[in-house]
Amino acid sequence: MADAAHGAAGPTPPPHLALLNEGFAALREADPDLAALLDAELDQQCSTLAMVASSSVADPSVLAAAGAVLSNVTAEGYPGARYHPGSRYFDEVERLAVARARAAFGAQYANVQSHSCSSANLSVLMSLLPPGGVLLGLGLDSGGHLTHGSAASVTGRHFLAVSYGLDPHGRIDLDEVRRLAHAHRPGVVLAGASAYPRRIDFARFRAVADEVGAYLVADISHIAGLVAAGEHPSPIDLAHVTTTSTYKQLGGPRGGLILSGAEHRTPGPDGRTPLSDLMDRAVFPRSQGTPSPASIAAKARALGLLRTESARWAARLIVENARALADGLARRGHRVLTGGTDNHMVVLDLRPSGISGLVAERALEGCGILANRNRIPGDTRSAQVTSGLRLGTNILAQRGMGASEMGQCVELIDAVLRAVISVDDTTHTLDPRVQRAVRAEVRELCARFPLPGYPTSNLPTGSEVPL
Ligand code: DSN
Repeated sequence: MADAAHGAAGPTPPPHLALLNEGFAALREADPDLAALLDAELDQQCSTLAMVASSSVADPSVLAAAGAVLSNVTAEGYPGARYHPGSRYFDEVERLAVARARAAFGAQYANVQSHSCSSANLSVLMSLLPPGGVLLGLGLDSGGHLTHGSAASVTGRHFLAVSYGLDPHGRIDLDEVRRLAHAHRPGVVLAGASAYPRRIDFARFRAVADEVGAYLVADISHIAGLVAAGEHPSPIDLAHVTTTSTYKQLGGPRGGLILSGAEHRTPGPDGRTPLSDLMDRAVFPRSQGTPSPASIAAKARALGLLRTESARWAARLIVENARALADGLARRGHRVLTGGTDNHMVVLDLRPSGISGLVAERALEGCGILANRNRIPGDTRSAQVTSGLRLGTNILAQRGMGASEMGQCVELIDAVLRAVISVDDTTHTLDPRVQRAVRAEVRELCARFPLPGYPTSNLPTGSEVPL
């Protein structure tokens, strides 16, 4: 049998590998424009310092699973209870993803079908709150997420959203959470953030939720990798339901998870249906049709990787690097919100420098450093422009960079932010010598610390290819 796999031209690759190889070859041949864009994207990822706090890099095996033939399977429902035939293998894949999600987070219940954490949040909120029900979440300008009740999101229109904010030190104001909870009697208290560099005290949130008889929902999208590795306290047994995206810090595909721990059999608002059953129904059939089987395979792979020693090591490094970055930037005179960080994120208030978040983002991007503009508390600029900059260390740690490289990153960021000249809030100039020097150093750093399992950029170090 072994010989059957060896033809005259050498060993035959396993069928899935052959299929994907063939697919890429056909793409190059039949659609060179698209293939060139994908190659350019790969090169950009390999040769830039991605410090977008809501991103991590997927292991090549995760990408392979996401491109698997499971994309061809249509199968509504859950394993063993589908509405379409032919889902025997997909059922096993989904069971594997559920088991790994539960193991990674110490959860009793997991649903792996949500197409994103935004859709997971919508499913959860619509199952726990009636239309017009009161939702208490962190305000967008204080670092909250759109789906936590922002007026720009359906969650701010469909529900009566009340926002809590930060105290004068920039920490979540739990006294205000309590006061608002008693004043508005929310059905759901949401604990979670998109731009908040400090620990979230889920136990205190739970105490407030209990005082007013609310469900506590924790959205750990940004910190899920730290939670899984024990680098941030876990809400799994404190919150009634926990949601997360799978790409922000889990190195997974685009997608979401719904998890529950000690409360998974607690009744929902009807007083009967256990939360786990309610959540399954909330996803399918209430808010989604067919799941994305290949994404679920990729989730299974990424969740499996979370339990490795290298994932735990990366999580520790993420936090150490963020601290080093915050300290270094503060020492160079930049205003770091809350004075530091407990997680992967550093948020800068750019107002003392007079440059907008948009100008800072664009100037850095021109040098190969990717970090996004962010509104900050008291911001008078629009969400498109902003006065803040959010940096994250997930991918730097995945590359294996440590304290010394964080010192280098601080120097590079500082050099750009000092040299950039704002024409107005949206346009800038930057001395080309600074841009060239920083870009070259970024390329050198990226070549020395390649993305794990990815090729190094094939462009020469110091190349002037515009971003
Ligand atoms: N929620 C957005 C962010 O935090 O950047 C992207 O998923």
